[in-house]
Amino acid sequence: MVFLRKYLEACGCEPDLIALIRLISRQMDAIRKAFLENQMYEHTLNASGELQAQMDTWADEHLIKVVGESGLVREMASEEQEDIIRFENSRCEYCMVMDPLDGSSLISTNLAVGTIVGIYEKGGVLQPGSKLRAAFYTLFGPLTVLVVSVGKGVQSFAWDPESEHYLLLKDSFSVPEGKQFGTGGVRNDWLPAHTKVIEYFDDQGFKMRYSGSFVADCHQLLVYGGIYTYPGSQKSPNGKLRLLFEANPLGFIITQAGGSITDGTRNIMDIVPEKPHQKTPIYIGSKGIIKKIEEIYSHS
Ligand code: AFP
Repeated sequence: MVFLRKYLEACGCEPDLIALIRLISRQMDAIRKAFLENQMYEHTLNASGELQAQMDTWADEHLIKVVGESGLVREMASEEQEDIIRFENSRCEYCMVMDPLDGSSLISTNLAVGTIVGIYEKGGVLQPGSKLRAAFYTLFGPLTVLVVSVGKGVQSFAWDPESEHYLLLKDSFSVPEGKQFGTGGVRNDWLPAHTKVIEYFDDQGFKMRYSGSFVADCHQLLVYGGIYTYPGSQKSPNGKLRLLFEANPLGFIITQAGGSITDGTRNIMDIVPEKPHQKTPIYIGSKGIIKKIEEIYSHS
């Protein structure tokens, strides 16, 4: 059996980076426990549809506290925080971006949600995704799965509650071309280029798969190939998803698995962020499909 720590050591990761990845990925039991407690005891919140907001805040505050106390992170940005957080007393220079609970509106329906994290070696959080030192996500599905890349391909681990370790599931991913797609947004609001992209998928006999949780949909494409997109629209030209907290960490992972990510015209991993909550249209998936999408955009 291969444990997470041993695997990261074998990849040549610095001890502090290993400590940070292990620290965050080990908070998932606490988050799962909070799901249960909120479902059981906060029926009023549940009924009014506020459970997800409550859980977003809980996970955010919990992870910020744990990271702050660790002394491993100098600067941090969270999807749930307006401003960048600085930990002046940190002994490390790592800078971290996170979406503490992606897809949280699915908690009430018990579909898969997860936590997304990106780590820069130093130099602040406003850096292109290509500069990430590591990225990972945990996904709460039938198993709690950790998918990680430290720049040496992509690996997945499953949490074993008995031994309390993450055990290696798969040590190498390569995104298959695949023939399925999921698109966010509302058809009436799509831009003409996106409509053409979807028509192309329909013509090619692609199958529709969309859960409403970016992290779960990306995990699906890591395994089965195809594409996830949340496009820009007439009302929101930059779409819905955040460059720092969603696009970059998942873009890093999918790129490491041989896939690609674009906003339609350029590789998202090269975008220099101007502000923490910057949004971007997203097409993420297997290389051939992304190439085709950029081609469709260039003729639109
Ligand atoms: P929540 O975390 O607020 O549920 O948002 C999830 C998300 O950012 C992303 O994970 C989904 O792919 C996307 O929004 C779903 O958006 P739609 O509900 O508009 O399809």
